[in-house]
Amino acid sequence: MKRALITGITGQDGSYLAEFLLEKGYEVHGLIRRSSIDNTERINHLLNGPRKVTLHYGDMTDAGSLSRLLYSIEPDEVYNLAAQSHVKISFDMPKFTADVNAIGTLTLLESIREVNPDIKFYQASSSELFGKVREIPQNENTPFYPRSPYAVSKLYAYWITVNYREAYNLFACNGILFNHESPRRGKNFVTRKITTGIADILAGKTDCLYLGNLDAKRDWGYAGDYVEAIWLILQQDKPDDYVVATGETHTVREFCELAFRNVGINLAWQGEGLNEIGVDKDTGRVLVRVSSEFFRPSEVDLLLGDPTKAKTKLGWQPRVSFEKLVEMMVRSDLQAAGINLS
Ligand code: NDP
Ligand code: GDR
Repeated sequence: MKRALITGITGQDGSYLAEFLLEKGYEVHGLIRRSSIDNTERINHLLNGPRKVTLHYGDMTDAGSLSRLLYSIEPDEVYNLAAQSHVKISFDMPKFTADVNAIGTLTLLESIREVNPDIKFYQASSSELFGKVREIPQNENTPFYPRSPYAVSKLYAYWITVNYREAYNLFACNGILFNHESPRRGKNFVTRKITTGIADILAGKTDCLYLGNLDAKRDWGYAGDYVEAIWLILQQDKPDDYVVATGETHTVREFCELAFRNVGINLAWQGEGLNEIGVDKDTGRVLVRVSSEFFRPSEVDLLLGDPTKAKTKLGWQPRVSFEKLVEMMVRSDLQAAGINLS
């Protein structure tokens, strides 16, 4: 039985990856931070029963906790998903973001090198590395141009992973994943903010949704599909780096329109810039407003991935379409709010 250690197991991807690895017959261990409130909501269903994950306290900023876990668990594979993963918040907490995402990754790689250099290592790299568009679509050879403290921290993590592969012959790989979403997405990322916002509007808890840049374009896939690519990356004969994406891009505005259409509302856009509003075509009710609060000091305008290498070398491909993803997220949030549309 293979043993895996997942950092960031309480996050969106960690929860899907833990499920996936348990299905594959792995013994799954996860690093969890101490928190004053319950932080296991996404993995509670994996904590009991015959196939369960084992949790261990630690932190990416606590070197001793990382090496102790490697000694005691003796994992075959380490998936480093832990991060301060919110781009906008990274402008408010740049040093913490770097401590966790950049130095945390270095610390973990150093521990692997010391404890057992045969451990396979996956680094959760990001399409945010591409930042300011140099090339469309973006592939493994597209130059990086990070546009936030988050992206810069992930740039360090990307290169230190490559460096430890080249310098110490570690089986260390980067998955450069484009945005991927799900009903388990954090509620302050734009897709889930929209789908929970719609549920709140329909439940009468709020009048309208406040958003930032509606014109940003993202290549959005389904997190459940992407964890398969993460696993496949560590099952290859040689360590390498892969772009994981759908090859399709949409604006935030399009995501919003489609999400409202799923609850029978057709949006019409009026006005410009900060005065733009999204109104219900039938009733004229204002459902979306733009707020300067949600803009970033520097933005990533357009992401579109080219997943050819992942498709040909890993044999991976996304299964859930953009339309299905939006529908799945809207439906899940309506259900959680007890709203039945039919
Ligand atoms: P989430 O924000 O949902 O999860 C992040 C995880 O990291 C949580 O488990 C969190 O713990 C943990 N974490 C944060 N700080 C620390 C720390 N100091 N020590 C230990 N654990 C910590 O992110 P996702 O699941 O969406 O993403 C997973 C990884 O993939 C991240 O590294 C992200 O940057 C990267 N990525 C994500 C993409 C996406 O579209 N989702 C795309 C490309 C890359 P807690 O629950 O306690 O907060
Ligand atoms: P992103 O995701 O920054 O791409 O990072 P997010 O959903 O936060 O933003 C996507 C785009 O939507 C615009 N936007 C808003 N964003 C948020 N959060 N809230 C809003 O109200 C809003 N209005 C418009 C943003 O400006 C942006 O252009 C995610 C994270 O998961 C990272 O960890 C990961 O590395 C990348 O995806 C790939």
